[in-house]
Order: sequence, then C-alpha cells, then structure tokens
Amino acid sequence: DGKLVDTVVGEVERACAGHGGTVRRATDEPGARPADLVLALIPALPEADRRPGDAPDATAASGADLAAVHAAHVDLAAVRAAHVDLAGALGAEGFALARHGQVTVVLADAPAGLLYGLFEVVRLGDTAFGPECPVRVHRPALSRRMLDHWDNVDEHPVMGQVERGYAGGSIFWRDGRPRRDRARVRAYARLLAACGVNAVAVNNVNVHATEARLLTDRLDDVAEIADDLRPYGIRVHLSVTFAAPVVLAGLATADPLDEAVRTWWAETTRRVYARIPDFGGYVVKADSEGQPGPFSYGRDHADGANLLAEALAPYGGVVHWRAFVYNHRQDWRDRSTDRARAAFDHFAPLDGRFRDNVFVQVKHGPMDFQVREPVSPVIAAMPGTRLAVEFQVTQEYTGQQRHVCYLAPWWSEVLRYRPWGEGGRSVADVAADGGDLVAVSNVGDDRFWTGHPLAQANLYAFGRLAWDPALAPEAVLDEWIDLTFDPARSADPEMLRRTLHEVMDDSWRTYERYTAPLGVGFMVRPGHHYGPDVDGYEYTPWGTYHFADRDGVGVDRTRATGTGFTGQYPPPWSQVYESLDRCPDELLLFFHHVPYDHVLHSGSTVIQHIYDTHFAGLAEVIEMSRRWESLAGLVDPAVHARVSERLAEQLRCAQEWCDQINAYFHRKSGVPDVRGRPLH
Ligand code: GCW
Repeated sequence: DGKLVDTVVGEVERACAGHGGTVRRATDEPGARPADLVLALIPALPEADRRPGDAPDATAASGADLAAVHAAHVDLAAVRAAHVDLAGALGAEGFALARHGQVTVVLADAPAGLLYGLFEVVRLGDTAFGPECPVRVHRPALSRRMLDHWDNVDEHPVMGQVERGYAGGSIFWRDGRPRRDRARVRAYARLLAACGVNAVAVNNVNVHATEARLLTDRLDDVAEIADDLRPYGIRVHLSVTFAAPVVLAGLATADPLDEAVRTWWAETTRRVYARIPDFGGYVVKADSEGQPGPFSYGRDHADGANLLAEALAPYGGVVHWRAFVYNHRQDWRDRSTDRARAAFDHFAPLDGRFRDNVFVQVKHGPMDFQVREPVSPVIAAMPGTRLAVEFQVTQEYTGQQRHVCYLAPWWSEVLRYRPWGEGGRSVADVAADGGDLVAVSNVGDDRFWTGHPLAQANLYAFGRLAWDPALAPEAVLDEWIDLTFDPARSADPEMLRRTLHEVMDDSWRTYERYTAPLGVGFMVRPGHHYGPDVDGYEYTPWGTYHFADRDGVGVDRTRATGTGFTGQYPPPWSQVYESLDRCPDELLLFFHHVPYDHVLHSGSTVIQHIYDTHFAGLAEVIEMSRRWESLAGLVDPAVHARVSERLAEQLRCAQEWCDQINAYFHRKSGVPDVRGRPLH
C-alpha cells in the first residue's frame, strides 16, 4: 500500500516537473493521520501574477482554501462532509473528486483510490482545475478488471511467443526467461492503471512444459513481474496446468479427489503466497483443446475448480476456471453436435457446486470471439456461481491489429444486453454482482504497444468499461483521443478529433460488413485466422460451419428443427431467437438456415444484403484511408506512417473479403446483384 502512495507522489512529481509546482507529503506534516488520503492539487500562481519575492511554489489558492486543504490532511471526514454527500465508504479503489475554492481534492479510503483519482484528474486535464470540474464519487462497478496474457515463456513452434498476439514479442518473457526490461514492465503497469486494469495473468492459458514450472521452481520469475506491477495496484495471476501434480511432482495422478493431489496443491500454493503475498490466483483452461482436466479421472469441472479453490482460499486467492470447453474433434458430418451448446451443457448443471472463490470464466459469445455472436446463454444460467465474462481485446477474429476495429461498441452492446428481457438485469449487472470482467490482452513489445496504434483504444476502452459499463463508447473514444493525441495542442483540434471519430467510431460495423455475414461467423483461414476462406473450416473437426449450399446458408439452432440451442436462453430470447420473424437480422444465420431469397427486416433479401454490405464495407475502408491521409501533419509522423501502412493492408484484405464472399455466394446461389456490380 505504501508503494501505491509512492506511485501517486511520483506521478504528481513528474507532472509538476517544469511547471513550478511542488509536492508535499501531508503524512510527513505534524498532526497528519496516515489513514487519511487526500491529494490536493493547487494551481501554481501564474507567472504574471507573481510578485517579486514570491516563492516558486506560490499558489493561486487563498489562505482559506489552503486552510481547508490542511484540514483535509488532518480530518478526512470533515472534508467529505464539506464537499460531497458521501453515502458509505469509498472502498478499496473508489475516490471522490471535489473542489474547494481553487483547490482540486481527491479523497480516498485506500491508496489505490488515490491512484485512480489522479488518473481521473489527468483525464479531465485543465477541467479538473476549473469551476466546471465535475464533483463526484467514483467507484468501479467491477472489483476485478483483469487481462489475460496469452504469452508463452518459450517461443511456441506454431503459436509463436504470444498466442494470437499481433504486437510483437511478449513484454514479460523472451527466449525462455523473463525479459527483465523492468522499465518497460513498469511503464506497462502505469498504462494499465491509467486504463483501470488491476489484475494480470502473465502466461498463456495453454500451459506448455516451461510455463508449467512458473508455479514451482520458476516462481521467482513471476515474483519479479509482481514486484513491477504492484506499485500500480495490479495483482499477478498465473495460468496453471491441471496436470501439474503429475508433470511437476511426478505424482501418479492429478485426480482432484485424491488426497495426495490435494496436499500437493495446498503445499504448492502455500509456497506461492510465501513468495508473493498478494498473489491473485490461478487461471485454468481444463479439458479444452487438448489441455488436461478432471475428465481424465471421471470428475467434473466443479471437482477440478474446487480443488484449486480450496488451496487458494486461506490466502484470499481465486480460481478463474474457463468455460470454453467443447469437442474440438467433432465429425463435420454429425449435425447433432453444436459447439455453441457446449459451454452451457457442461457448466449450467454444475451451478451451485463451485466454491465461493471460483469464477467460471465464460467467453461473451457461445462460439469464439467472432465479429458478431449472440450473448452466451451461460451468463443467465448460473445464478449460484460467480461469473467472469471474457472479452478478446487482441483482435484474433477482428483484423489482427492490421485492421482498424474499435471494439467498444460491440462490448457495450454485450454489457447492456438483458438476458431476461426488458426490465431484467444486464450482462454488466450479472458480472458486477460478485463477478469479474476479463479480456485477452492485445499488448506486446511493439513500440506502439499494440502494433496498430489505434488498437490502443481497445485496451483503454476495456479498462474503462470494466470500471463503468454504462460509459458510451464514443465518450470513451473521446477520452482516449484526448489522452493520446492531445488535440488541444494540435494545429486543428476540431478536425483531428472529428476525423479520428469518423475513422474509428463505426469501424467494428465496417469490419462486420466486409467479413462473415449476418452472424454466421468464421469463414477465416484455418490456423492463423486472418483473411477470408469461406469453406476453410467447413469440413474440419472444429465445429464451426455455415452449411451454405445452392439454396441457402446458416445454422439451424432452433428447437423445432435444429440443434435446440435456442432453448438454452430464458424467455423472451428463447422465443425471439427461435422465431424466423423475430430473430434480429444481424444474428439470422447464427440461428437459422434460410434460403437466399429470405427477406430480412431491412427489406433486403439475404443474398442482396450480402452483396450490398460487402461493397459498402469495402467503400468504407477506402473512405477511412482517405480520412486518415488527411491527418498528415496533425499527428506524430511515426504514428501516421504506421497507421497508413496498416490501412493499406486493411484495404487489400477488405477487397479480398469482398470479392471472395460475393463470388462464393454468387456461384452457390446463381442470383445476380440487382445493382449489376462485378461479382467475379
Ligand atoms: O479461439 C481460440 C484461439 C486459441 C485460444 C482459445 C482459447 C489460447 O484460437 O488460440 O487458445 O481460443 O480461448 O483458449
């Protein structure tokens, strides 16, 4: 905790450098109570108003203001009463922002609150020091806002260093060892704290041989990272293999009900906490895509998760147990198996059996981070379980950080979705009620952190939405633009801001338009998942099919004639999705197999919709590039060049998507484009 206060002081010192301000630690002053956390930001006296003999740290605040601030140092309760109507405590991370005369005050109950309050002041910029400073209390909606790094310690022969990473190598690991680039890790911690992230899993959920050892003889490597993240309020979590007792300790079994296995986990976890007292917990991908799990021993996921939860409980640690479990060796001829059903089928029956420190971590959609999917029905199916809702900030299926794709509008739709219909709770409510929000990280050792400089906005937006899911995506983007491009100091602030919004606001929908249509998903190149390949997955064991033939396309997931997946939703959605008439257009092919001449709510036929959206999406990318080019001279030339280079690739790839999807469906259906455009 002391480290967090040091961080805040350091940050303020850094901000004051060159501005004539000074930093005083009130806790060093007589009469101060160390438990009172107040950050008072007092504007320096403008140069012009200074009189000869004024000290360089003379302030514009009146004596009364300063007295109030002094009171703040010694009596937080009084300041609270004077400034804000505070019901209850601010909590471990909350803060209140207040003004007293010329003085801006951040009040907190705990050091992390002071840190987040400082970043709020940074976000507000000059506004924080003016009369319109919004005085209010801030508390995070979600208490854990977590990033999963899919980083490997050793370079993986197929997946490389960062699985699904598009921003260079790992920030944490290189050539089988920690990178020990501590300045970089600290800068990363600062970046994450500024976004609001407070937990990080430092290795891939696919745990290979070297990574397994991070739990035991390589624990020092994890401790080192924890030391660098701690000053910014970030706790470290570790992905572990369920087979650890076998592969690390030579036990004959990893059976969760075996006494020796339980003892091994208890003892191993005790050592972890002896080394890293604020360790967050374990992340586990079990019985999924080849990872070991409790199924080998005839046990279920609750048995498996509870084993680890029991070991972590004495120290306040938690298990994130992933619900991404399905048969990845499916026979494509078998129409009765539906991958979308799998998470619910495995986990819903286990509701109520998980220990209190288990979070069942569920991908927000039932398939796999496609550009469009319905919300996972698991989110409504486990009222007796803590849930962690998982997003993918890394753009595996959304352009791999070569395409501009601002994902906040998508996540915001998911968070606002009400599984029980109007008036019921939202996904954000479910997650906030004792759960978490987690995202797969998009950061690497790239000089712009995320490969595509504009992909930073996704990292920022994830943290901000996890703090406050009600924030509007455009408002979050506006904050990010301010913090990143500082338009106020550019030659044309209006144009810079407007153009960035034009390029980014709707970029997710643009991406959707030129890729897989109407919620059907995939159609990507198998393996690396970049670029179009309509039938790439059609005859594979992965369970991701579109079933296009000469008459129609889509997956029948109805109860009446299909896989029955619609029955996993509570009403009204179980009825809405079941009904061809009521199913939303954008999810039509996720739930129904329809003929090409099926008429959408939009009035267009499915086939014409495919042609129109693909031409439109491509045209939008052309427009996006033109707009970005107009910013030359207004943004840092290196950033401008990098984005231009990526846009050229986006344009090439969007053209390829447009041509392949249109040609494919034209050839299958034989239906011409009513507008007579070339279909190849
Ligand atoms: O979508 C798939 C990815 C895998 C990933 C898996 C998961 C880490 O293609 O790379 O494995 O999801 O979420 O576990």
